[in-house]
Amino acid sequence: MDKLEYLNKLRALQTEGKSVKELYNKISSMAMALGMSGGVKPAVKTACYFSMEFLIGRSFYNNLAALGVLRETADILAGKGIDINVFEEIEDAALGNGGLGRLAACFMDSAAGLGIPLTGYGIRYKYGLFKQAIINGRQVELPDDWQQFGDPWSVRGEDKKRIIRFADMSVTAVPYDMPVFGKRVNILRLWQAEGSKEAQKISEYLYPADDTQEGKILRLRQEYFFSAASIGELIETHVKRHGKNFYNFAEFNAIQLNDTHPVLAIAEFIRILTSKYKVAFQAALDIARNTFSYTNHTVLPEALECWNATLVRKILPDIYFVLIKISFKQREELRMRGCPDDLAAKMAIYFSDTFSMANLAVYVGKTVNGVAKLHTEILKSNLFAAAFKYYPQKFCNITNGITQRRWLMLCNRELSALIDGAIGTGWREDISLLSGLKGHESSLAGEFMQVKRKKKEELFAFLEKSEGIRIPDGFLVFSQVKRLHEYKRQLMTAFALVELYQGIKSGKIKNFHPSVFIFGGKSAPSYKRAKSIIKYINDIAGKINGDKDVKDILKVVYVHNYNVSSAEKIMAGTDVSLQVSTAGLEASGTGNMKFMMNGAVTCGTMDGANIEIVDLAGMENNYIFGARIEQIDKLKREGYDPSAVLTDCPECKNAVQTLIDGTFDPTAAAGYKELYASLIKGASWHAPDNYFVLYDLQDYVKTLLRINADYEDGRSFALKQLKNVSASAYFSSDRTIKEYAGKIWGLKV
Ligand code: 26Q
Repeated sequence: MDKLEYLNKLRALQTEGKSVKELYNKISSMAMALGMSGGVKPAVKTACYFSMEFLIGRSFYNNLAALGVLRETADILAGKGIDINVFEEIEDAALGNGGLGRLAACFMDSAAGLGIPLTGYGIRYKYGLFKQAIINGRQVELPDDWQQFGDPWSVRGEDKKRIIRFADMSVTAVPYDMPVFGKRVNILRLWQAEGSKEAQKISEYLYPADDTQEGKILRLRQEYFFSAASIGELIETHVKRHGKNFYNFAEFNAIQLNDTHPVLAIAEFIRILTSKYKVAFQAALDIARNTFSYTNHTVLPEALECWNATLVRKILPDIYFVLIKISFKQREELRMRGCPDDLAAKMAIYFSDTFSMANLAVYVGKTVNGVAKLHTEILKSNLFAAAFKYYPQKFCNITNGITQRRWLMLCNRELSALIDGAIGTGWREDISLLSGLKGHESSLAGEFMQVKRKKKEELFAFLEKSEGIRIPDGFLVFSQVKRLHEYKRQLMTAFALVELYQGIKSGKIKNFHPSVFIFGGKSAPSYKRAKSIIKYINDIAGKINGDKDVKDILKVVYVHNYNVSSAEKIMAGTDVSLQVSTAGLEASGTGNMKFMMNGAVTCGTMDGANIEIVDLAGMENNYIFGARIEQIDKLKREGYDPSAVLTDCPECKNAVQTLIDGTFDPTAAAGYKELYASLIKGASWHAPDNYFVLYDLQDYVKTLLRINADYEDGRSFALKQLKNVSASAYFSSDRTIKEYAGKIWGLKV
């Protein structure tokens, strides 16, 4: 089918009496036929992105845009009395938790957009990330049955099934291929587990609780399941094309491991080469070392995956022996190089009945990369310091990016049109041209202010519909949307809000420009503190929004079920992006980039990609505050007393006291006491206020007030915002994926 045929078919489509779901499936199938008409072009070398998560969001608008038929489809449907926005009721495919999963989706989009051969491999979870309801201020988790609308964008590969063997059962892995459209068609291949009831469970849920023994086994099975299915297929294809000579495997394949979750793929690869094809172990290891590369996405110790070796031996005995062998090999190699025991221990793959997936990935990986400059430096100086000493050439940085197709062109047509008008449409193909905006900001400021106003109106309409809260025109918009985690410090924003509220109410804060603070984000179901923080924010929102003295000046909204689709609206309609993690803990952040590209200034700490954002867009066009990483390190070394901060700062003290003085929780049922204790007393596993919330709080409040005052000069604020847009080209995942292709995968770009 070609474009003309698609459009004719759409014109002829009988739409009357059809439900949104029926239309969605029909039009999507037609678009699939259009997109797949040229098939998937073979490539000499293909990169494979192994990831436990692909946070795709809605495919409908994105795919129609990628196929170049979105506008015409909207027009034709409008002619039939159908608003294309009706398809917003089709829910997102949320096959990921957050940053790492969304990054994988952006990479797939960019590779296809640039014509780079990249195949994604993952799991087709029946239920994606839970849907979040907020009931009485608390998070409630509901199952996310994303396939209830049908799945017209996948093709089941009945003939490409594979059998995956565990010690106690066999599972059928059935691929579902989702094409990714662009300059070339790439495939995202998601494996579904079939067979017995137990077998099916493997692809039922994204990340089942892993704090129980049962949950752990299931997660281990998931990791092996998709890694083994993908590796099995790649090896089989190689043998078909090139015979049983594996020395050239890396000439045709590059495998990127998205964090440690698919690292068992290394062991599976060596297992098949050595046992099925009788390749010598050392040769198989060498081939693996040319094929696999590893990206680290977090420095938090609790996220560094380790597997209990006895468990691995029980469920995956062959893999266990391969892991032991690799570990021996590594020790021998290090001994030969005169590595002292303490350093060798830090790099150990196997120790006290445990396998470290990160150490395995670093040892075998051809490259190890962090996702922002600071993060990579931390990997080299801290997390993997020993390995950096022995394998310095492996380490490289590739700063994250986001796809401008979804995060600018699709979610902000108005800003895109403004850019077209100023520099032409070339930037849509070649994002580096966006820098051409530089120098034009001043003449565009007026028009930009109108665009921002329109996007804010749309956002406010969405908030009113989804949260029942009306925000008047002219409000300044601050947003903090991301997963709920202590290190991201939503609690610090909550305290700042209490201070602002109390200051406005008492008259101490004057001339405050009316502002709204938008929060959104899900907490892991078992993460009690994060859940208390959600409740606290909602309690604060209730109080502030209900206070007639401040309600025209300050508002707070907690967007329930924050996901890719609500993100698209929030990014476009925000003035100030809050990126306030404790310095050294946010590997990169990608929300910060989405906001920037839509013309929000960053109010943030010197952490993750914020550092590169202000480097490129100018300190003077953003708002940086808080302790730098060196200060944080010093405080950690020398000790820090959060109570002293409160003694010195009565406003901070008042804000923090609201956790325990009954302001919000007269029955003491909300878990606030524990939150309070974590700040003041600490806990068995950490020092008091280990994320330095109180340490940075006053600087944060001052910075928010400074932003508020600066906003009074609307034009100069708009200029700052626009300067962020013109400096944002670097944060396109087109740039990022070209770096992976060139520096790691050895693909021509
Ligand atoms: C580990 C062990 C057991 C179970 C689960 C996990 C686990 C699951 C998810 C560990 C980590 C994750 C996700 C990490 C993540 O999303 N990291 C984010 O990655 C983004 C893309 O690189 C960065 O921008 C963010 O800074 C980083 O937090």
